[in-house]
Amino acid sequence: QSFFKPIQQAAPPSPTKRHTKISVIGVGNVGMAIAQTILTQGLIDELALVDVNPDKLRGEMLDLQHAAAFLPRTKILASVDYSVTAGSDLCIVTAGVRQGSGESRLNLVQRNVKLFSCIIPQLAHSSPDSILLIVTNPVDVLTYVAWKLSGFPSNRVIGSGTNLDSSRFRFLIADHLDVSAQDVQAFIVGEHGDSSVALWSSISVGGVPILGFLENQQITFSKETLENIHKEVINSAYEVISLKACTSWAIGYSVASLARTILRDQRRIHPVSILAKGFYGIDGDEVFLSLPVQLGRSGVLGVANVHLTDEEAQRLRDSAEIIAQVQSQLNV
Ligand code: 6V0
Repeated sequence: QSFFKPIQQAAPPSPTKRHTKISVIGVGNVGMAIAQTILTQGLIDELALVDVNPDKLRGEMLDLQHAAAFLPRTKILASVDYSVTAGSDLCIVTAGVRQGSGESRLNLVQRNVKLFSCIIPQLAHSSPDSILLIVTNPVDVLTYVAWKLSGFPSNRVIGSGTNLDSSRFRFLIADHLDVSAQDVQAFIVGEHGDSSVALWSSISVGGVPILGFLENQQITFSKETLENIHKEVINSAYEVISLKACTSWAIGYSVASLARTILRDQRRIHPVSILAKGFYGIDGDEVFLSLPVQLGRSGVLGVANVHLTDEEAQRLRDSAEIIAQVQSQLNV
């Protein structure tokens, strides 16, 4: 029995409108910040949540469902069983052991590899055509692990990488110059972590290259000032974790922005973690790290050719080497 009395000759549903679905694995602080930010965007028809903790899972699902009156219509499902994720366009993995106060991201690795060997094959089986977006830390190494475990082509396995670091960087530069962070074009590339590389030489504000501008205005700045801003970015995560035990809102917006670019085929450039072999002189091992990547509905479309100074290029290769060393000790 339908609630509405059907009208005569009603038009059939549009044949071009595709059903879109995102699954979020892990409903901790990060998973829920991502889920709720995505819901506000009216991006999808269906959201599936998976976690190992059934009570938390059901609680989070109900809490989101109770916001239905204020949000674009989205069906929200939750289960400990991966069949709930079937037919996803995008699977976002945030499940993991949380980074402790002062703990390096690289220390987390082996614990999370074990967890991924259970999660990734089930996701790949339920949604063989999906794009995997990995958020769990250490994100670069775990994106490589997800690539290996899924058997997916590398263009469909992406790590959130330095998308968040770059957003923190843009905020700090914008704050320094008293402009909008949206007008600051600035990339941090490499490892999402201690060996990340700030691409100072290519930063521009409103189209004006920043280093040249400071020189022309005879505004004195030392290399140390620039290094300190980059250090502040690296320390941001540690500081927030030491104050509120996790980071959540910024990673929520950062990943929701990636989801939008991918599902709406926006072809925007984001610094995210991809299989870097063959780009920017990274030739040796099959490492995943962040580069300025163009993303669209089929995943990774290409890598932008941003000019790097010799020093920046060397630092990027050093970052790749650090990740490769961790990878070489893994049991995948
Ligand atoms: P959290 O709040 O402890 O949530 C983790 C969730 O994962 C919990 O709900 C667990 O029950 C769940 N979980 C554990 N094992 C499994 C499993 N086998 N299957 C399904 N679910 C499981 O952690 P939080 O949400 O704060 O962080 C999650 C991850 O995101 C961590 O690895 C963080 O380090 C990482 N972050 C990555 C960032 C990035 O920029 N890439 C940024 C912030 C956090």
